[in-house]
Amino acid sequence: MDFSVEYLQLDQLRQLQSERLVNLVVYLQEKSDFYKGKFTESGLSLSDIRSIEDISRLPITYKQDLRDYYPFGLFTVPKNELQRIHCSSGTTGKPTVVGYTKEDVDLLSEVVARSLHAAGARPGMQLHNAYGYGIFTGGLGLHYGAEKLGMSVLPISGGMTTRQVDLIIDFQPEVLCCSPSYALTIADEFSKRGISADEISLKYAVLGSEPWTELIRHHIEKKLGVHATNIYGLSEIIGPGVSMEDFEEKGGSYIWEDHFYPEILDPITKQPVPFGEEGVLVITTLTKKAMPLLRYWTNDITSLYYDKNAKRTMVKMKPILGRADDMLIVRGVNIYPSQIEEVFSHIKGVVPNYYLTPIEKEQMCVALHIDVEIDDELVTAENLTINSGEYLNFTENFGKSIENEIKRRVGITTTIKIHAQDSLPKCEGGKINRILKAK
Ligand code: DLL
Repeated sequence: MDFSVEYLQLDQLRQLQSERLVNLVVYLQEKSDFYKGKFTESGLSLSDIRSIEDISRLPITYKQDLRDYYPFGLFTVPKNELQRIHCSSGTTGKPTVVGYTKEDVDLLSEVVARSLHAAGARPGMQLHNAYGYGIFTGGLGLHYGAEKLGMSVLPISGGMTTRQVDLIIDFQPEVLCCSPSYALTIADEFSKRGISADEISLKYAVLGSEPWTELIRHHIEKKLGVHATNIYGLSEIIGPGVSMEDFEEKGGSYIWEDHFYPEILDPITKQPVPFGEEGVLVITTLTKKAMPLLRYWTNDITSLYYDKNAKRTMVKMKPILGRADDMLIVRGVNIYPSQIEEVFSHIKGVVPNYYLTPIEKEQMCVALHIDVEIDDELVTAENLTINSGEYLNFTENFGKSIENEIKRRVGITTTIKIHAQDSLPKCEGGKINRILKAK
């Protein structure tokens, strides 16, 4: 595979993006009733778009537009030119549907292959693909990308953790991919069997589809003996492989901006924020054929930056803080679950298995109840045994110290309940939902 585009000089990259944007607008004017209508509505003429700098003149596209034109209204090719159909993984309302031509499937394979390569995977390695296969883009997306890179794939999909671990032991794959919360479940199963990191064949874990923090990375890397890197994407744009962390750099992910042009907009004013500031990630698909999208409002909160130690020229994004939908407002303070997880990383002994339950009074969230596990070793270290009065005393004090730390760092009131390790439900495959409804 040729990776040279990832190293283009910035002016060459802008040139490429500009050409692609101009072509895209012409294509949409011709093929998309939806966008043709939007252009007319806003008085935009094709000659207004001459370079990538003009992107902010284009209309924003929202998930609601996809719902309004369900199922195929935003497609720009006839049905007989499609090669694949996927849907978003949303659990409420109608799914959002995305179509792929053969070229689009090739694009998905290319960006995932590039992502796997950045994650450390190389041709000839074996991928244990525990992403769900089906209408979710994770399983097939990683599968096609791995094959494109020249890897072999075990298409195991999610679930049945004991079998996953049996097959990792027997087949000795170098690369694992799944959601970070499921990687934790797999790692726990290895620990339960007394198998240490240096006895596991895995070297790289390519994890995404949900927000995660350094706390989870630390646990997975320690228990599985891998480089764990972050893969981001969404069905509407392509699936996995919109952005990817490099295994030697970490900390943020390159956006494959030769295909997916990013902007960060203010969630309220919908205007671009100054470079480097946080806001909603909005993406334009520069090269897609069956369902190109202009300035798609991902609803994911992040910021862009250039890393001075970066190997590639492309812009990086910080880990997603959360979806704007998942934001909780606790007595007026906006908070994402990942911020709580981040606080845990400062407290020794917390295991990243936790659930948040908003406590409401008069339809207002006034506090968060948090169930969280602590490391068995901490209990042993303190010479405490579960169920003894001493343990209860210890957990109460430990809980109080977490409550204080959260108050100090994010400014909200919480009530913490400490649980023994492995006692809360684990991720059984796929995305985890850490926010529970109050009973
Ligand atoms: O989750 C595509 C994917 C598959 C990405 C496998 C990575 C790996 P959807 O089901 O459409 O697509 O969900 C997209 O998931 O808007 C984010 O809110 C969230 N998400 C995806 N990757 C990450 C990540 C796939 N690395 C939605 N970090 C997105 C945080 C993520 N959130």
